[in-house]
Amino acid sequence: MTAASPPPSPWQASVLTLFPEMFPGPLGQSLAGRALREGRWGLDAIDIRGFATDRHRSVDDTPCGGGAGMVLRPDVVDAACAAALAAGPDRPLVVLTPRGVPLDQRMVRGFAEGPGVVLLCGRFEGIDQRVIEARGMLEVSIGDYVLSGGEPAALVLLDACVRLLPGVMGAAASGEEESFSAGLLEYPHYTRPTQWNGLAVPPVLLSGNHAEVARWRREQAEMLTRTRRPDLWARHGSATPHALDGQVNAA
Ligand code: 6GU
Repeated sequence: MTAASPPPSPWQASVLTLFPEMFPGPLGQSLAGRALREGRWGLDAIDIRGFATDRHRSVDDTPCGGGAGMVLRPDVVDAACAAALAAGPDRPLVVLTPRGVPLDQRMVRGFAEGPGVVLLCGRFEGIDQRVIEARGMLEVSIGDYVLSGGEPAALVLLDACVRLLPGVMGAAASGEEESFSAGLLEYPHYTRPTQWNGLAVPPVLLSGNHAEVARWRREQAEMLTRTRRPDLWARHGSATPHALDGQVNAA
C-alpha cells in the first residue's frame, strides 16, 4: 500500500456547456492539470447540444415577451442536467450567471468539501427560469461585470475549488488560505536582490525579528484592506478580533 494513492472516488466536476472544447483549458496546466492527471479530481464537459431533440438540434428560442437575444430551452437543459447528475447525484447544481449570488471563499470551501459540482454555463440572453427553479439550481456570479458566457466563470470557480483539494497544493498554501480566511487582503512580498533599480526591500523584512515582521505584515494587510476594500474591512472589524488589533488600530 503506497501513501500516494488518491481516494477511489475523487471530487468530480461536470460542466454543461455549448462549448465543451473550452475545458479543461487552463485547468489542464499547472497545479490543477497535474492533479487532474493524478486523478485527484475529475472533469467531464457535456455538450448541451447533444440533448436537443429536433432535427435542427436547436437548444434555444426567442424570449417570451419579446426582446433581444435567445434563451436556452428548459427541456434541453433539463435533459443535460439529468445526464450529468446520473454520474454523481449528490452534487450541487450551479448555474453561472451575472445575476447570481457573488462567489466567495466560503462558498468555494463548501463546494470543495463536498463530492463535486455540476456547473451549467449560460450563453445567449439566459436560461429559461423554470428549469433553474425546478432543478433547485444555485445561481452564482463571479463579479460585477458581464462575460459573454458562463464558461470562464466555471473555470474560475473550478480553479478556486481544486486548489483546496487534498494533495493539490503543497503545505505553503494552507497558511495563505488562512490569511484570506481572516478577511484581509494579503501583505506585499519581496525577494532578492535587496536593492533593485535603486529600490530597497523594506528593512524590517531583513531584520530577522520575526515578531516585527509579523506585525509589519499585519499592518500592511490592514492598510490595504481599509483603503482598497472598505466592504471587507467593515466586516473584518466587526467579526475578527485579533491579538494585535489594539496596537495596530490605535491610530
Ligand atoms: Cl457567472 N456569467 C457571465 N456570463 N457573466 C458574468 C458572470 C457569470 N459572473 C460575472 N459576470
